[in-house]
Amino acid sequence: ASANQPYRTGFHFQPPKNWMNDPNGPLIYKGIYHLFYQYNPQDVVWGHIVWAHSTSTDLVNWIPHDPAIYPSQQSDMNGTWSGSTTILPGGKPAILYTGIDPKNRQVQNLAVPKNLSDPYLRVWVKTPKNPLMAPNSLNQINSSSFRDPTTAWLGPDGHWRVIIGSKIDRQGKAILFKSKDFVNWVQSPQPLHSANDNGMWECPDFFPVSTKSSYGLDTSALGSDLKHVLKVSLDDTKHEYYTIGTYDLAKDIYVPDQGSLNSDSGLRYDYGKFYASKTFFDTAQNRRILWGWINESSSVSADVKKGWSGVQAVPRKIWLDRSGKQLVQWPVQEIEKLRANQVTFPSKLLKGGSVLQVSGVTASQADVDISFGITEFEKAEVIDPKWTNPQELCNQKGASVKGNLGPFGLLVLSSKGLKEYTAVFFRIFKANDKYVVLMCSDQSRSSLDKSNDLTTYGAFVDVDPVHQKLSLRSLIDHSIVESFGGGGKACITARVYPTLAIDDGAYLYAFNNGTEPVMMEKLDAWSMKKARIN
Ligand code: DQQ
Repeated sequence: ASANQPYRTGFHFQPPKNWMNDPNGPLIYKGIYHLFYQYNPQDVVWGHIVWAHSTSTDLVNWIPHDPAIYPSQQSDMNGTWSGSTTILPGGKPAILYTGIDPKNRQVQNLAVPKNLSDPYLRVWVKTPKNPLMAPNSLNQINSSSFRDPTTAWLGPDGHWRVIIGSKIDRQGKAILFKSKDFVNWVQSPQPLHSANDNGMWECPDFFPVSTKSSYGLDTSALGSDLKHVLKVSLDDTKHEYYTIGTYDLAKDIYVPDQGSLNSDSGLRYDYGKFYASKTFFDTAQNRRILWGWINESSSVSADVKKGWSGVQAVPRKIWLDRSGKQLVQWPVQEIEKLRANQVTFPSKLLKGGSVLQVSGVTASQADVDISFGITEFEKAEVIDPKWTNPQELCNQKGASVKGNLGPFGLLVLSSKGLKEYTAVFFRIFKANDKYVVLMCSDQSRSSLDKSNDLTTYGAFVDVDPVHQKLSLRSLIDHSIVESFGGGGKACITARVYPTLAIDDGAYLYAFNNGTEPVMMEKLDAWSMKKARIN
C-alpha cells in the first residue's frame, strides 16, 4: 500500500497490476511451490485470459515467471481457462485445463513441462492431440458449460479419473472421464455426482480427508480411515458449497453423508468473498492446502482507477473436523514468520458497552488472535427457530444492535472516532438444549464511500461455548479482513475500502456491545511484515 494505492496488500498474493481471478493448478515440485492463476495481462477486467505463474519456497514470498499457458493452439485459441495439476508416476506434473476453441466451445487440454530438470517448470508444452475431451453430438455435453478439470486420481484398476464441471438445464453436474494413459479419455456413463436446480458447477474439487488426523492425503488415496469431499463453485451465486461423503469406487459415484450442494443451505469453506478455490496435497509437509480467489467489492470504475482487481486468500491448511461433519481451515503456519511487534493483553473483563484499543501494531496490516470465555449463559437471548440463515441474522443484528451476550469481538480497519470500521464479532443465543454461536463480519460501516458493496456476512460456528473458549483470528491487510472463528470452523473473508482508516489512520479495538460482560481471555496482535508478492 502507498498513498495513492491504499488498498494494495502487504502479504496477500496479487500481481503488480491488472485482472486476476481463479487460482489454478497449485503444486509442489522439487521443494518449490507453484501458483498459476487466471490473469488478463491486458486489462483490469476479465477478458483475454492466460495462466500467469509464480513460485515460492515458503508459500509467503513469491517470484513471478512468464505466463505458463496462453492461447497457442486451435483448442485454446479463445482462452486458457481454469484447471488443475496431477502428479503422474515418476513425479511428473501434468496440467489439464479448459481451452476455448475457435467456435467458443469449452474443451479440455493437456500440458506438460518441457524440462523436468527446471524446478521452476517455466515452459509448458501442449500435446498436439488436444483437445482430449470435447462436447459432441453423441455425448450431449453443453459446449458452454464444460470446464475446470480437477486433479485426477488413480484407481486400483490403473485408470485415471477426472471430473469436469457442467450443467444440463438447471442441474449441476460433475462429469467423470477415465483414462489409462492420461491422453485418451472416455466419458463414464454417469456423472460422479449431480444436484438439481443449482446451475453450473464451476471449479469442482474432489479429494480425500483423513478421519484420524489433520494430515492431508494424496488425491488418489483410498481406504477405510478416510472420507471424501466434493466442493463446487456455483456460478449463479458466486458462492462455494461442499459436502463430506463416501466415494463408491465400484460404481464410481460420490454419495454425500448429509446435506447437499445446494445454494440456500449447506456448508461453505468461507461465508464471505471466496471463490473458484482449489486444493492440492503438499507432500513436503503432508498437508492439504486450499487456495481461493477473493474478488473485489468495489465498482469497476474504482478498479480501473486503482489499476488492478482480485487477490488470493492466504493459503489455508484444510482438514476434517473431529466430528466428521465439517472441514476446518487455518492459515498455513509459514505466514506467522511475518509477525512482528507482538502486543499481548492478559485476560480482562469486557463490560457491556466497552471498547478497548489495541495500540502498538500496524492496524492496517496485522494478525490478531482473541479468545473469549463466557459465564453468564442464563442471559443469552432465545433463538427464534425462523433464524436459520446466519447472513440474514447478521444483517438484522449488526454490530450496533445491542444484544445480551454479544455482539463482542474486534473492530478492525477503524478510523479514529469510529466513522469507519469493520466489525467481526460473535453473538450467543440459547436454543432448546444448547447454545448457538453466530459469527458476523459487518461491513456496513467499513467505508464512507457507499459505492462499494457493503454486504454483511454471517455463519454459525459449531462450537460449545460452555466447554470451549471462543476464539477469533483476523488477518487484516489494507482491503482484506480474513477471519477464522472457533479455530477455523467458520471462515469469513471480506473486502473493504476505507477512506479514513488507511495506513497510519487505521486503528484496532476489541469491543463488547452486549449488555452482559464477557471475559476476554487473551489477545495477541502482531504487525505483519510485507511479503514479497511479485
Ligand atoms: N473462471 C474461469 C473458468 C471458471 C471461472 C475463467 C470461475 O474456467 O469456471 O476465467 O471463476
